[in-house]
Amino acid sequence: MRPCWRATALYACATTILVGVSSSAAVAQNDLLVCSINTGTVLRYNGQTGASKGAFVSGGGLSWPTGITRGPDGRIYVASALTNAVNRYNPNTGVTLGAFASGGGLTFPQSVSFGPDGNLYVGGSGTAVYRYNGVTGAAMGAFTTGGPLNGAFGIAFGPDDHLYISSFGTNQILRYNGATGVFIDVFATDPGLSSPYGLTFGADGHLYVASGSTSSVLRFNGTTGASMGAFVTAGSGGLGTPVGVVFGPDGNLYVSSNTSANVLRYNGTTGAFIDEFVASGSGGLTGPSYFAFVPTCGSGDINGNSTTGMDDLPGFIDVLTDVDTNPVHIAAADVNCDSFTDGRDVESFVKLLIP
Ligand SMILES: [Ca+2]
Ligand SMILES: [Ca+2]
Repeated sequence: MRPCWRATALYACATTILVGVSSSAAVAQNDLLVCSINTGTVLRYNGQTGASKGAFVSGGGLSWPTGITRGPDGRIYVASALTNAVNRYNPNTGVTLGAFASGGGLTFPQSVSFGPDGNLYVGGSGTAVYRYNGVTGAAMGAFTTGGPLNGAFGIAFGPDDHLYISSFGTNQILRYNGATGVFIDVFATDPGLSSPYGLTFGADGHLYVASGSTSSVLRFNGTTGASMGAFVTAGSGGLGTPVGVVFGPDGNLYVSSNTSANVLRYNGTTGAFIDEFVASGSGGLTGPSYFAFVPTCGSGDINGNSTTGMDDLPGFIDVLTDVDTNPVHIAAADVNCDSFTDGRDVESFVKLLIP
């Protein structure tokens, strides 16, 4: 057997060792990543219980974090409003990979979404949504043209692949052609829609929008845009200035409540308040904005010394060969975030060692 202590030989070596390793089934787990504006951090919570798991990102050029999404490459993208950039992070460790997208006219980014074409779309305080190459981050300029857009504080591609935008300054939901960026129409309005932030389409095809100034979540027919009224009524469960709205893995609606510093959960069918999912101030949460459910990733730090490196290789091999059956170590070795710890984690583990 070739020695494993040379990094350049690591992949071939580990692959040799681990061929034929059987996979062990596991239930998919999720983490909840929440942008905490006032502390300039992204905090991590157990996606099933809401319990704090500490900071995911702290420092590293992040200032006034708002929009957050998981990219097609599995990495985490976060809008850093006060640095006019979208930063990229290692999903396992939270280590910064630097500013991914910036320039091209973008100011005060608030909302981020990867489009059907794989490129990154970013809305901010301006009058357009900007597009960036989804692989390189290169600026592609303003994507949207026309319409009354003033502050794209929430963006979402619909089931029809068109782009729906919360126009913060005009209290409207605007629709743009998802391929060309040309303005289509004012898709939805409601007297109760004021300072709209995040928006999302539900499994029922309808559109749910956080109405910041009325502290409610409104629902609109996803096809016609007709208002269906408040889905989450004003102040329900203590809701104050909602920003992010996301349907969770359990089918319920999660809403970040900015003024009460928590994340609240509502019945995904009725809108009735269920519980305070992330407790107020938990993990240091202050001024929560956007958030995302992401697959739970192992850190690769098998020996638990808070860094992932060559020192973890023996432990990683022990786990994959069933020499080590400690559940904590097994979870840490699931570095490709698929809820299985097996040979498919080798490539991702090596990438953690050789950036
Ligand atoms: Ca380690
Ligand atoms: Ca895995």
